[in-house]
Amino acid sequence: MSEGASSGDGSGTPSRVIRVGTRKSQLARIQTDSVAEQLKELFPHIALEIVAMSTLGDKILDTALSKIGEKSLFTKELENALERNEVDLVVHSLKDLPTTLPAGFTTRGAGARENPHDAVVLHPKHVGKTLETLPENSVIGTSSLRRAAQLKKRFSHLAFKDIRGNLNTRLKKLDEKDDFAAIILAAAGLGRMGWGNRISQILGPEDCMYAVGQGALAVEVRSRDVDILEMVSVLHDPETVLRCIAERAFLRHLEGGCSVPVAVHTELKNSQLYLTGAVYSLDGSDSLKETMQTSVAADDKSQSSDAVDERVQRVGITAAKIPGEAQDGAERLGVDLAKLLLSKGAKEILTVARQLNDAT
Ligand code: DPM
Repeated sequence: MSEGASSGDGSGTPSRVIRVGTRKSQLARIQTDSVAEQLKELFPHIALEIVAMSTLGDKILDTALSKIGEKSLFTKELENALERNEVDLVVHSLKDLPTTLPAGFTTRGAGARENPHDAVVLHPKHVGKTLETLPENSVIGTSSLRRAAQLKKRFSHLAFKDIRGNLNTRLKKLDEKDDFAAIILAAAGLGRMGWGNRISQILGPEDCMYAVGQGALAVEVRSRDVDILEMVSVLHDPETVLRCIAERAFLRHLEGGCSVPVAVHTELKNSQLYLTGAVYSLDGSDSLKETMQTSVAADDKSQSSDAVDERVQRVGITAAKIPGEAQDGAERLGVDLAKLLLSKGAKEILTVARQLNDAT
């Protein structure tokens, strides 16, 4: 099927039709279309075809994400399609991509990260309020353990309840019923859907740190598909890649995932990469938070892309054209911060959180 994968025009780009896999949700379609648009602009002569499919995560809409216990909830069916050669690349929210990819797949960062913070969307009757000023016992909808743990501690006058479904469903549940005073969603997803005007508050790190990879997109391809890999590498944003490598290395070393409350905050300033990472008990009463930094100054521009590719299997994201040393530094930063938190008891906090979550 992929026999046509030649570079017939001599430009180094594939001349075949490139099939782009996506989930069927509106958000997934928008994300996929934006990556497809970028590729079209960079490679005007390629033909792209979008193939939409449902994933387990789209089908189980009534169960909290954290309860399903399937790490590749949103990615497995798409990876199967990649494996079977039914699609050639798949666009994901990096946050939904497990930190360990199955053998044979490679991901590449796609574009600059958007606002990584969480946002508050209020029921119309509360417009003008903030989490702080919402009435006592107001119900906040989120099924993210990470969001609930941080916000329960900080806003103890509020109550938290699971809400599931895609973004359209959640906004409908918020607006058309009286069950929730507000819901918490990623600002990036809201922005992509064109609902930025519904954001009444962006939560800074003092209120709620974000999830690993939040706001960034990634493209997953078959590792052996060198020409497609080469093509999508053009989409890289170095700052996004370095921050996300550090965050994902941190999560991976902690053995965290969707089912435990882990949060991060990263910044890149003057070639210094700063990573703050935290773990929480389910009610937020117990927590550990630390910050570390490392230099990611670029000084080995001669890095060969083969050496970079070895890194792919470690945290499931990498980039050609970004110095391998900087990527190594970012990865080490994530691992070192995880080690520091583990030495202070992070494992115990996460184990209790996991057991409690499984039991309720
Ligand atoms: C993951 C979580 C959620 C998604 C858990 C978390 C939110 C689940 C919920 C791992 N994936 O954040 O602590 O609220 O019940 C998801 C969204 C996006 C990617 C939607 C959202 C869009 C933003 C982005 C679901 N995955 O978080 O509001 O690209 O980061």
